[in-house]
Amino acid sequence: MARVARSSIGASFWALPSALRPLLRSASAVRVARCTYSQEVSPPQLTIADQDYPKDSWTNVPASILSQYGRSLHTEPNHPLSITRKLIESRFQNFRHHNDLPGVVTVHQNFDSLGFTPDHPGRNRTDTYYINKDTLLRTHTSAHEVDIFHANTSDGWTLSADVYRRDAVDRSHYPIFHQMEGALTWDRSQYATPGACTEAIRQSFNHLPKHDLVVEDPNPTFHPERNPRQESHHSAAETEIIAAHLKRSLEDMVVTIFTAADKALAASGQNAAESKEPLKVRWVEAFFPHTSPSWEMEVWWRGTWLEVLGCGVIQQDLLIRAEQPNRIGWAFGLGLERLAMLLFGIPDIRLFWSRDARFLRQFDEEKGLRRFMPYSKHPAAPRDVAFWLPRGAEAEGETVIAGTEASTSSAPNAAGGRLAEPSVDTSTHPIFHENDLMEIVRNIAGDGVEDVRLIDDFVHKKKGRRSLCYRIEYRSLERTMTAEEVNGMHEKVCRELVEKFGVEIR
Ligand code: FA5
Ligand code: MG
Repeated sequence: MARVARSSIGASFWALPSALRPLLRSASAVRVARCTYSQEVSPPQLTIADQDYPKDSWTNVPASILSQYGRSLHTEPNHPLSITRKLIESRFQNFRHHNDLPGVVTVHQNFDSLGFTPDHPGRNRTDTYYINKDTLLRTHTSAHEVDIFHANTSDGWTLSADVYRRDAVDRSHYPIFHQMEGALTWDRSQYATPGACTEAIRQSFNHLPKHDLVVEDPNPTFHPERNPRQESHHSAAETEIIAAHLKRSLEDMVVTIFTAADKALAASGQNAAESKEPLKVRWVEAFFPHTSPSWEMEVWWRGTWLEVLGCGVIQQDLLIRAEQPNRIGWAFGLGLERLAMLLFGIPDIRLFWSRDARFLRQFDEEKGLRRFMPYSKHPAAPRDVAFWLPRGAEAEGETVIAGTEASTSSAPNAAGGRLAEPSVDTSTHPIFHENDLMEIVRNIAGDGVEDVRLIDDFVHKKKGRRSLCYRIEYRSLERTMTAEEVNGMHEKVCRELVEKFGVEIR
């Protein structure tokens, strides 16, 4: 039987809400026999920020990504990501804010230090940009947690940075985005008894700003199967108060952001009826290797639940690895683009990368928040590409990953299934993985592509072959593209599909 991953369970690992990621472990979706990955040939090393890294069979970072490396949008004065970052930082007083950690990290930092198992699907080359087998572009800011805890320069800290994931192409997904990590720990050894430490956390909780936000939080703080507390490390009372402190702190941050967004909306006279709906937040049980119990926060915004962050009680083993065995506390990781898009009403994630003055001059730290005013809408140029997958590929047990769903909001909690550990061979590659198509399109069309999606998928019984059809929406945010230009790019995409995957264009 062919192993075909077609549902969202077969999606790009990082595009899945983290609550669903444990399910992927049972799908074995990424195991294949043949490696079809094309390696870049020369030169034998990659140069990133003046540092040379030897290439090997794991290398998969394309030039299009490297050309954006180091833009540091989150620290660029008057950039909406930087304004958003500062607004959030302002709610974490007495925290130390780290903003300039380079994006090249080791596999150890990104995965092992956090307790990702050796065969965890997040490590797969279809989902992660590898510089070589030991080095990669961080997929999340959690990659620095152990180092920052180890340095131990403050009880509370945030870290904002660019992160990199091979992912779908649409208006809310870009292969580079920005996260803010945050953590707060208490040192038990500073207190006479463990109970005194718990009491200190309670005191701190009582001093957190109160809010009148509607919060849905139907689940118990921890649950033995679905969302366990770390029984050998934390008492129930410790887990309860750390969780309460974490949730209240993050709710306060969201209230701040959305109150500012509402004010900006009212000031621009755009206070539409739907924005008058009261702000609502809900907590969804989740799973991360580095926290337990864990949650995702979702915000109700214009008729839909939008996932903005993941968080939880820090795994004590992680703090022990960081040589801070006496510290206990919480951590979170949020998407800066997600919040900035809401804050400013920015409709397309590509805009953050724009160097167009019509975009950049709309944001000014001194003048307070203003809604983004779209300056133009250039016509979309849709082109379809339909192709037969290589003959007999699936019959031979090759994996095809198509029709995945890029997700902006989390599905209802599915973290309950803590299934068997994943069995994913990360050194091989599916015969066709949608993320590769996404990357071909991005490399050829750059920011001139808005959306790529599967529109048809069928098996021709007699021929015994599977056909896929993708619709590629070409559209520049900055200018109208000519038909010849779009056709030229589309032809190149078709050619590369044939060369890289041996597909037959229909
Ligand atoms: C993580 O990356 C965890 N490291 C977060 C964490 C940190 C959990 C510390 C516990 C403790 P996740 O993959 O869900 O989790 O990403 C976190 C947030 O980044 C998401 O909630 C979302 O706001 C944002 N995000 C994720 N993928 C994208 C994307 N493709 N584009 C824009 N934002 C994204
Ligand atoms: Mg998530």
